[in-house]
Amino acid sequence: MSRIFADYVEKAKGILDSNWMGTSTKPAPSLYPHQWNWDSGFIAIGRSHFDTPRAILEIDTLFAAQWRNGMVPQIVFNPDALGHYFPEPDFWQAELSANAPPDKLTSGITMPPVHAIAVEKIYKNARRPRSVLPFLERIYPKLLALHSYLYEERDTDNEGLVYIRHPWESGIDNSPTWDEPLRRIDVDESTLPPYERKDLNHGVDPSMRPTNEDYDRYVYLVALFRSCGYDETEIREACPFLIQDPLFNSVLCRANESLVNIAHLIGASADLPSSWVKKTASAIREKLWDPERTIFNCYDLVSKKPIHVATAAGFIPLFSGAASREQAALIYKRLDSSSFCALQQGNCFTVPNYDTHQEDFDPSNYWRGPVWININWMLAHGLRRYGYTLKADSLQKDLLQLPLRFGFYEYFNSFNGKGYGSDGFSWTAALFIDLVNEFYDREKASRRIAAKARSLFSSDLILNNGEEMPDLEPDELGSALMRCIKTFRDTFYDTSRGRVDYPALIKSTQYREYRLLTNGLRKFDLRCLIGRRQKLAFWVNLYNSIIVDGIVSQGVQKSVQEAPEIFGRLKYAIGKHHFSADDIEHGILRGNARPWFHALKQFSSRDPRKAWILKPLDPRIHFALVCGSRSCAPIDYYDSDTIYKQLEAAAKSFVNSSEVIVLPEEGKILLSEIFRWYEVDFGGWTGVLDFLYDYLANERARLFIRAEANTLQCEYIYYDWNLNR
Ligand code: 2M8
Repeated sequence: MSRIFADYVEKAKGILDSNWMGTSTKPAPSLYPHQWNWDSGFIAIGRSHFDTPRAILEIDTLFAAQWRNGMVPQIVFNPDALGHYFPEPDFWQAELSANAPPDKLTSGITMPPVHAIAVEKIYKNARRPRSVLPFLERIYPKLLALHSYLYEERDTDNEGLVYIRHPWESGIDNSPTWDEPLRRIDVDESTLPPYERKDLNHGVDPSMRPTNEDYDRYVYLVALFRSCGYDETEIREACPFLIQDPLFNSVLCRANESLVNIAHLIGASADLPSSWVKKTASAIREKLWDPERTIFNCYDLVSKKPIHVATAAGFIPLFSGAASREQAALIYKRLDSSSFCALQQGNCFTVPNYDTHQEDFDPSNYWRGPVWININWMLAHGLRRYGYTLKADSLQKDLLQLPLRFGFYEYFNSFNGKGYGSDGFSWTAALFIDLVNEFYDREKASRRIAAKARSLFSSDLILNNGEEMPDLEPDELGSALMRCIKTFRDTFYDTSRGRVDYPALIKSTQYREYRLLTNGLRKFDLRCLIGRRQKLAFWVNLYNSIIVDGIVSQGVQKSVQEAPEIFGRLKYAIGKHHFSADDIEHGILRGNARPWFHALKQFSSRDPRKAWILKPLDPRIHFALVCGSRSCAPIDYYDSDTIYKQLEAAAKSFVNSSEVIVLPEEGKILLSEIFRWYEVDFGGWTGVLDFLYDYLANERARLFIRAEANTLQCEYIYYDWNLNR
């Protein structure tokens, strides 16, 4: 694990430990001082990577407060922390119900049932999974009782869809989806029990929290439940807020899958949870799908109508696998649009909780626009489940970057990433830990594949060894090859997004022509290249196209890391010598420097290829050489007449992209790893700062770099190795 991730994982663990209350974890240091239902599920997922006993205790503590009818309460109150939150036990009066546990203080509603998912993760991530089996045996009946409660009490028409009866049950409290049903509630202030909000006493900006009108309705509903003695039948008849929510039902459906797996692990029958999976998945697919708006809706059981409000909750059926392939494809289009921050949009973080094009979208108000880590964690898993790997990776990248750059906040501004709500927020920390671990697990797997691939190839692989030779004089070859690479750029490169259309390129006549011309390189005399500009353009273009050629010939699907031989072992024969991408980059263009991953210089002292070294080194080449990955600069064609101007533009655009982030208020800069790997090429650390100073467009950022050069902290941004396809 890289040092920066290791440090932040330690920080995240520290947050969980400081929010630990002895037998469970509070969501935030002061704003939420008790145990919350789904927060504990997410927290246990994070803890499962480093502290199995506490992860188990988290869940055990929550289920120790399970109601007799199976309901797991939204809040289990910490008797030692009362007085700072509203509503607390005195207001809920859960004791009015015979179902409430006599020895625990709880609220009288529930939340999305993520717990079975967490329990399965605890088992999977434990160092000795077998030692977790007794916990699985103990918790399984309780999980089953929770799901049975939901199906029996919240799905009386036996549709496979359960309803929520309070916005707090959704977990996305003031989502715009609830505006319409809540508006129906006519609050009579003279009969509403008196109450005092406490959530605004913790330094949180009131404009980022629910309104007083919202709170009146939240309180109205609690008072109603109280007056019904928490009897589900009575509530069902009187409650103006009964909603079948795709988020809640998808979490339930996904948790049923975990129940099936847990049942198998402990040798119990999985029939019941299996039947729930099928039933709920098909009900979501059929009843909640909106073919016109291509998103899943909530269904309002009181007005008997769907609610047409597009929030991220409408995408969560991807997480449970409830969406059909066709629905997933349509959802994907919607999700990856500017409404919800498209890939490469560059000015936003994925996925805001509400459609950014709506008039009442608010990037800083709680569940009405900001990015939430738990929602995106579910979406990233959902996208991966349906094969939308690129988008899933980009979500995960944002999810890692947000806490890293802005702190472990509760929610984040969807455009500038600023953190809001409570700092030191537990599920942000917990899911960060989970994401980092998943990321490294995937990387480990791909490294294993790479090592295997390496062992399969023990010597150079010459790419341009075809028999057919181009019908050209050797001195015409260079310019013909450059012209051909230019047609790649014009036809298959999207230079603004830095993307290559590999499938179209593979099938094209231009690619066949290119392969033919590269065969000609075997007879090419490098002395035909005249002057520095021509040499620079030749090598930069050749580097970029050998990578493209390598990606195509090795059938790389997702990342160049699948085929590390692309950089060192795949070569073009040019005249008498062989050149790999590494030879071009570190040998020729970097003046025979040491690659960042190697102890020795690229060319040994007697290597004849040293004759072609290009000096002096121009550090701007690092923004022109494209290693086939998303964190590289966008691919382009470099013309010998204009190459200096182009290198200037490439450096400027890279320094002003999301690969360089200057945060004067935090005394920090976040830089692409390129600046770490090639620091020496910029003239050391002060050279890097000078370089940034020269190219940054933002005046404040430049002044900060100049003024704080000696004290500013630098961190390096996670390098996205996903293919630039
Ligand atoms: C928020 O909800 C509570 C009520 O449950 C509140 O606003 O006081 C929501 O973000 C919810 O999803 C979360 O579980 C809870 C604690 O983090 O805070």
